[in-house]
Amino acid sequence: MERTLAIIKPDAVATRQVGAILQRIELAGFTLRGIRLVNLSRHDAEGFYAVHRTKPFFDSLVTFMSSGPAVVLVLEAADAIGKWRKLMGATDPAKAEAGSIRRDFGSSIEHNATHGSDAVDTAVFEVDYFFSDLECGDSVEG
Ligand code: FUP
Repeated sequence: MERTLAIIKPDAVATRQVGAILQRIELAGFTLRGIRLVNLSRHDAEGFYAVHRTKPFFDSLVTFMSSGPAVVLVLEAADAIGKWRKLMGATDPAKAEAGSIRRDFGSSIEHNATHGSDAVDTAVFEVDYFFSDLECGDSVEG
């Protein structure tokens, strides 16, 4: 089993699409290992997206991600990283596959409703950024 970090971004929380997105996640067969509402500071968002700090969209992305509450999730499944990225669709909702979450709930390349880790090492960094082992059940012995 693999784990990935998912975020329901501030645009989707503000437009009350959390329930609809969680329903798609559960119907797709993911096991929920962590879930929390967070209000990221600019500093929090900058740290999370540090790999993008040299990109032209970085400042705007950080402003958006710290503009209101977001929901952070740990999803578990076989090939969870690839499976969640496929369910989300392409980064730009206009280019995302029909029926994908970003196509159905996103409104621009920045306001694209959800985030997902893109590799095993980034998934470890991103899950640890928001969740303790205790919250995800990893501290249970046996
Ligand atoms: P993804 O892995 O699909 O989330 O996409 P990236 O890692 O390339 O980008 C991270 C986030 O930066 C995207 F979710 C939205 C934002 N972004 C922009 O705002 N403009 C761009 O041109 C590219 C990405």
